[in-house]
Amino acid sequence: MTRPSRRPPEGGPSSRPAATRSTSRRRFLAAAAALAAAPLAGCLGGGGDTPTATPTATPTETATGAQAQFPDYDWAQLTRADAVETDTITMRGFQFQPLVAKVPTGTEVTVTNDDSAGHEITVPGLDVAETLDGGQSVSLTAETAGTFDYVCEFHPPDMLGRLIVGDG
Ligand SMILES: [Cu+2]
Repeated sequence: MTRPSRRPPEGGPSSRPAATRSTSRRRFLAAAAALAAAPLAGCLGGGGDTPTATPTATPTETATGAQAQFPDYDWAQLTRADAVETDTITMRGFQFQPLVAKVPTGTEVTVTNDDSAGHEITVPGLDVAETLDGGQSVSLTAETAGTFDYVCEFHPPDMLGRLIVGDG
């Protein structure tokens, strides 16, 4: 929550969403945060040094940012999937089910690994990166509306998903 953000892509005066975790392993978090912050580096120099080109709105918290961060995934799957209103996401058969989940703002979403194999979930827009052994769960809560794409970093290109919060 320390990374400064300019403003949400549209609507909503609130700041970026928060996530809570019921497990504590965060081995991918540092890398994910660093990558996500990279596009901001030039315009947040702190002293107005380097005026960089075209200070357009920052897309770092959008689904597009996640897709840019993980280009090896088959993101086109998302365009073929219907959103399912549920606060329960399951890792099963090396896929996230449903592929696209939709919840009201502030909903606690539980992600459970139903496989015996280990999985992982990295949600750049929520600063979440958790490893889940078989049977483990993690809870995420997005306090502001948005569309949050995520991956299991262990299993590209297919193990990805999208969480739509509020109006997305
Ligand atoms: Cu996986």
